Amino acid sequence: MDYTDAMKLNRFILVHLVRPFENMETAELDLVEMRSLIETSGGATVVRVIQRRMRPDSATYVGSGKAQEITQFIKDERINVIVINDIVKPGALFNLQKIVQTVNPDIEVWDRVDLILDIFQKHALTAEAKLQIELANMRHMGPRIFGMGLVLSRQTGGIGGRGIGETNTELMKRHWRKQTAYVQEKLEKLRAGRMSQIERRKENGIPTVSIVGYTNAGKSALFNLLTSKNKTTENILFATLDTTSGSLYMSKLGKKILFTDTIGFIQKLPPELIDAFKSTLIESIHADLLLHVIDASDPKMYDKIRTVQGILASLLPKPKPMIFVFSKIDKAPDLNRAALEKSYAQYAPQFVSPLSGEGIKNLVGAIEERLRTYALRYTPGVE
Ligand SMILES: Nc1nc2c(ncn2[C@@H]2O[C@H](COP(=O)(O)OP(=O)(O)O)[C@@H](O)[C@H]2O)c(=O)[nH]1
Ligand SMILES: [Mg+2]
Repeated sequence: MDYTDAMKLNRFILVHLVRPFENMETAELDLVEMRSLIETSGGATVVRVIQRRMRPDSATYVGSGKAQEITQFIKDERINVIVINDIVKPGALFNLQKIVQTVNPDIEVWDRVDLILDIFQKHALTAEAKLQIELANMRHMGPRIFGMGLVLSRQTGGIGGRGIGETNTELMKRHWRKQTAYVQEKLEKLRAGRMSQIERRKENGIPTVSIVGYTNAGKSALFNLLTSKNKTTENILFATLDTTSGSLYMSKLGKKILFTDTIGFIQKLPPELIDAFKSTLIESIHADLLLHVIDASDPKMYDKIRTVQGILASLLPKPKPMIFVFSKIDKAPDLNRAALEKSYAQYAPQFVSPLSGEGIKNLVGAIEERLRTYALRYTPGVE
């Protein structure tokens, strides 16, 4: 299983703190989502560290004992990123990094926001999305930069006294404010031209289908199956590094259809990342048809459906042809299909398991049907 080395994947330690009021089951679900996010960023979770604590350690988040344990893992497992499943104070990240750097000078220490930003960065295609992410990144990194300024000013304190340090931090802040304002201004200008690129894509006549839904819903599994990417299971880690578009020839339509795998919705998305998320998503949802993939085995299924539908509605100027794909049905034997078919009739519910292959044929049929009815009208040469 050493193929990961050759691929230069980031090897992650995932750190999660379980508070007294949190139960282990919720923590497990959280970690499944984090694992999926790490995969989406092109990395692999090599080690999981779960610790029970009242609250994070103020100096290093994990505490000095755990920091030593983590340092050993980094050495043994050749880890290059630590990600903490929380929003962590810059100082704690900095201190933890200093400890673990002794075994790997290039180690990166991330919190949940860093991981999500990394994913957004890798998925942003348009100039607008890239700027939006740059802005989110600057806002996120700002406090860290000022923190660094303070650390530096303390170190040089002997020479110029307090005054110089404060001036440096002030200068940094002013520069940062100017930069963020500049990016924001560029964004405003770009917004006006947002639609043109999407329209251009439509003109080239290849019908597109975008796969949307929560992280861990099974989007990539479905995408891989439909586009025959990733035929062997050992290749699973390649999938996310690859381009996220693939095609399938649809015989009933007599043409190739382009499928796009999207980032996916994330629970507890920090508010400062919402705009960046939307701008990344908006590129892909201008497809001709959306497949909304839903994990049928998820106890929070209905909540998640509502959230996704709400955000899609806020991004789309008008409703878009959509199919609800209830996935992982192999794990949901008690699913009330008749009820779902009834309540979501307008979304032609499908029930599939990319794992067992069940329902895939029907899904392809439904996609062809929907595309024929709605999406292909504008395509030259198709009546
Ligand atoms: N039991 C079962 N697990 C599945 C199925 N499809 C995906 N999974 C698992 O669910 C997890 C998330 O799948 P993935 O496709 O990466 O989700 P994404 O985040 O929506 O792209 C992975 O561990 C998959 O192996 C399925 O049909 N049945
Ligand atoms: Mg995925």
